[in-house]
Amino acid sequence: MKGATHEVANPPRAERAVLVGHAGRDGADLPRSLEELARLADTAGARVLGSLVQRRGAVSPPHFIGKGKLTELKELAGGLEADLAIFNDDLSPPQVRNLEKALDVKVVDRSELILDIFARRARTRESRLQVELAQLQYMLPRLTGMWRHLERQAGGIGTRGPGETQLETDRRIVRERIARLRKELQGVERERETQRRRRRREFRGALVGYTNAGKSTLFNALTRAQVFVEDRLFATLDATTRQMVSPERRRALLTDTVGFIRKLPHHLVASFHSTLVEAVEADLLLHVVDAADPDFHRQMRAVEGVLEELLETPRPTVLVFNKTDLVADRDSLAGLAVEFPGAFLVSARTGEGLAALRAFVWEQAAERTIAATGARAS
Ligand SMILES: Nc1nc2c(ncn2[C@@H]2O[C@H](COP(=O)(O)OP(=O)(O)OP(=O)(O)O)[C@@H](O)[C@H]2O)c(=O)[nH]1
Ligand SMILES: [Mg+2]
Repeated sequence: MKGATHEVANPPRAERAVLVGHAGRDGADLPRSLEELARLADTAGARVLGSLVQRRGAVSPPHFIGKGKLTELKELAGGLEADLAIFNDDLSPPQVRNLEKALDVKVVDRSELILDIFARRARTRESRLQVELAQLQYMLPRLTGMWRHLERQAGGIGTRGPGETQLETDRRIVRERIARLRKELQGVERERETQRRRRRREFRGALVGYTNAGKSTLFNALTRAQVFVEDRLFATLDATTRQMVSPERRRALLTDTVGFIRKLPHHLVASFHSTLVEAVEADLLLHVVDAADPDFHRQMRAVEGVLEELLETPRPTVLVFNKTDLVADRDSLAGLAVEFPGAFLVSARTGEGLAALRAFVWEQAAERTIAATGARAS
C-alpha cells in the first residue's frame, strides 16, 4: 500500500457516505442487501450517514434512479455533507458521470466498493496481482465510455484530436498493464502447480462460505493455525492450506478461502479464478454457514451460485452451521438439523460440535484412501 506509514501518522478523515438502493433490482432482498452494503462501506473505511431507496418504478437509464429520487438524493447528500454516494448495484459508465455531475459528490457502485476492499486487504504478491487485474478490467470500459462521451459531446471536425488521442493512449496503457499482469500471474500459478502436484496424493478439504461465516476461525480451530480473523467482511483473501492431524497421526490438508458475497464482481471471480478453483477442487468441501445470521438461506444460495460458476462438476459437500453459541433458541437449532439432514452444527468459538466434524473428515479421508487403493489394485 502506498504511503502506509504516512496513513498511520496522519489518518485520513473517513469519507462521508450515503447509500442508494433500488427495489427494482433487489425486491424483498433490499433491506438485507443494503445492510450488507453498509458493512462493506464500513470495511472500506467510509462513514455511512444515511440511505435512500427507490421503491417503485424501473431502473432509469440516465441516472439509474428517477428524477424525483435524484433531487431527494441531492438534498440528502448536501444536508449530510456527504462526499460519496454508494450505489448498491452496478452502474454504467455514463450513469456514474451523469450522477456525479448532478449530485456533485463522488459516485461509487457496489463492484467498485468490493474491489476497493480487496485492494486494501491484498497482502501476498498473488492476491495483489489478482486484485489489480480485476480493477483494471473494471476500469477499461469506463475509459472507453469517457472517450465516447467526449466525442459525442464535442463532436464535429477539429474536436477529435488531442482528447481522443489521449484516451486512446490511456486505453493502450491499461491493456498493456493487463497483459503484463496476466503473464506475471501465470508465473505465480506455475509455482503453485508444483506445490499442488506434491499435495495431490493427500486428502484435501476446503472451507468455503459467505464472508464472515467463521471459516478462518474454524480453520484455526481444526488446524491450530493462526489465520487472521476479524468481524469485518473479506478478512481473508489468500487461500491458506495447513495440515490436520488425527489422533492416529493420520494427515489431511485443509484450505481456508476467500469468502463469497452476493453480487460478487464478475472481474474478481475471473481474476481469482485459478486460486479459487484450486481451493474448491478439494476432495471435500465444507460449506460454512453463519447459523446466527437471519439471512443465511440467501447467503447459502449466493455461495452455491459462485461454486456452480467455478466448478464443472459438483464436489462432495457437507454443510457446517457455525456460531451455534449465538443461537439462543435451541429449537431453531433442532429445526436446522431437520431441514438439513447430515449437516454439522458447530461453534468454532466454543468448540461445540467440532469433535463430530473432525471425525467425519477422518472418515471421509479413510474412505478415499480405500477407494484409491482399490482403484490401483484393479
Ligand atoms: N460467537 C461466535 N463468533 C464466531 C464464531 N466463529 C467465528 N466467529 C466470529 O465471526 C467473525 C468472522 O470470523 P472469520 O473467521 O474471520 O470469518 P470468515 O468466514 O473467515 O470471514 P472472511 O475471511 O471475511 O470471509 C469474527 O469476529 C469471529 O470471531 C463462532 O462459532 N461463534
Ligand atoms: Mg476468513
